[in-house]
Amino acid sequence: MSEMQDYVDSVLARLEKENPEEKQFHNTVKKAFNTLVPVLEKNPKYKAEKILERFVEPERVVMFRVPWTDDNGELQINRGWRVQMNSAIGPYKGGLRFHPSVSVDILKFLAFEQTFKNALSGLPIGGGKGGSDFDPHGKSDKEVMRFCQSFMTELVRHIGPHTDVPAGDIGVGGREIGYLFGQYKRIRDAYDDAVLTGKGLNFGGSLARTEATGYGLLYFVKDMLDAHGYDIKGKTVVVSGSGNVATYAIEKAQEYGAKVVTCSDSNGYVYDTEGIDLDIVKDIKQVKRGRIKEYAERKSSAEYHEGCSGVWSVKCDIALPCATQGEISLESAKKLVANGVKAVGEGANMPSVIEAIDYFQKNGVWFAPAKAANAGGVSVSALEMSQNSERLSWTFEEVDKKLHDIMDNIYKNAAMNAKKYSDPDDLVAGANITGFLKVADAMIAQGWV
Ligand code: NDP
Ligand code: 2IT
Repeated sequence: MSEMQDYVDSVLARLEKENPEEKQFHNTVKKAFNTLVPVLEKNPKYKAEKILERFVEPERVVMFRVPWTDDNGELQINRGWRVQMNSAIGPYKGGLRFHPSVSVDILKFLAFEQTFKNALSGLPIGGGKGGSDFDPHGKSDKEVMRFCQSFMTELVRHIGPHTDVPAGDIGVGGREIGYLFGQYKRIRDAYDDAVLTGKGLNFGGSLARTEATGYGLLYFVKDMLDAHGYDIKGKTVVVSGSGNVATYAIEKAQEYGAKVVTCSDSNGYVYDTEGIDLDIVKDIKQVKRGRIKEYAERKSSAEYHEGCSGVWSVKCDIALPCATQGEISLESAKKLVANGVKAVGEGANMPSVIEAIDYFQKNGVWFAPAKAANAGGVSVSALEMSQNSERLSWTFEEVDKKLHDIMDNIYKNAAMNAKKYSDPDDLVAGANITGFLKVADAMIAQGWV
C-alpha cells in the first residue's frame, strides 16, 4: 500500500477512535479522502502540513439550549448547534437545518461537505452548518417564530456578515430566515443584511435564490449529459423530495423537455404517468404546507405509495435524489441500474450511500456528486451577499446567468481534475480534488492555524 494511502487510513482511524459515534461524518470523510490519494502522492506538502488532520477538526462547534413556548404556554426545550468548519477562503457559510434527526454527527458531515462545495463555487466562502432538532411539522406560525427568535438569541453572538453567514436547509425556508433576521436585527441594532441569505425579496434577498439549487442541479447534469452526447429532452426523470430543491429541479427539468414522473415527502411518493403537475405540488407544499399524498387525490393519473424508498423502483433514465442523506441504498441503486438508469444527479447532500455510489460508477452510470451538483444554492447565497454589500439588486436574468456560468465552471473543473488524477468520468474524485486543492493551499498560505 502507498505511503499516502497509509496516511489517509491513519487519519481515518484516529477520527473513528476520537468520535466513535459519528458514523455519518466518518463515512463522508472516508469517501472524500480516499479519492485524494493521487493528489497527496504528487504533493507531499499536504501530509507534512497535516492538512487532513486539520480538515476533519472543526475550527469551532457551539451547542446551545433553545427554550421556547408552544401555543399552550408550555415550555419546550430543543438543542441548537453551529459547526464552524473551515474559514480558509472566506467567512463560514452554510445552511441551518431544523429536523428531529439533527445531531453534531450530521452537522459535521454537512459542514465538511460544505467546505469543499463552497470552494468549488469559486466564490470567497468558507464552510459551516448548523441547526436544531426542532421539528417544524405541525407547528403554528407563531410557534415557529418564537422558536426562531430563541434560536437567534443565542446564535447572534457567533455570526456576522464577515464571520459566519447562515442560510436555509431542510425545514428552514423563507419564513424561518425572515424570523431569524428580525431577531438578529433587534439584538444587534444593525441592518447587517449580509448576515443571512435566502431573505425575502423586499428586505435584501436575491432573485433566483429560491430556484438556485434545483436550477443549478439541472445546469450541472445537462453539462454532464452533453459531454456524453445524451439529450435530456424526452427522457423520464425520477425526483425524490418536494421541498425547495426538488421543486425547482422539477421545474428546470420540465423546461428542458424531460418528463418528471415522481416526487415525494417523508411519508411516501407519488407516481404520475402523465408527468408531475408542478402547480399542484407548489400549492400543496408551499401554500398549504400539506402532504404529498394529497397530489394523488387531486390528479387521477397519479398513484400514491406509502414509504419513500419505492420511488427508486420506478423505471427512469435520470434519477435526481433531492430529499435527504442516505436515501439511495445499495439495494435502491441496484434497482435503478437494473431498470436502465443512465445518470444520477444529487440535489440533496449525500443522498447516495457510499456503496450505491460505487455501484453506479462500476455500472457506467454517469454520476453527479452533491458537493458539485447542488452548489448552485450556496453560490447564489454568495451573490446575495455581494448585492447586499453593493446595496444593489440584480435582475433575475443576471443572477440566473451568473448561476449558469458558475455551474458550468464547476463541471469543467471537476471534469478536468477527474481526467488529470483519476478516471475522466469520476466526477466524485474530480470534485473532491478541485475543492481540496483550493482550501488546502489557502490553509498552508495562512500558516499553522
Ligand atoms: P426542504 O425542507 O425544503 O424539503 C425537504 C424535502 O425532503 C421534503 O419533501 C421532506 O419531506 C423530504 N425529507 C426530509 N427529510 C426526509 C427524510 N428523512 N426522508 C424522506 N424525505 C425527507 O429542504 P431542501 O429542499 O432545502 O433540502 C433538501 C436536500 O437538499 C437536503 O439534503 C439539503 O441539505 C440539500 N440542499 C439544500 C439546499 C438549499 O438551498 N435549500 C442547497 C444544497 C443542498 P417532509 O415534507 O415530509 O419533511
Ligand atoms: O447545503 C447547502 O449548500 C445549503 N443548504 C445552502 C447553504 C447556503 O448558505 O446557501
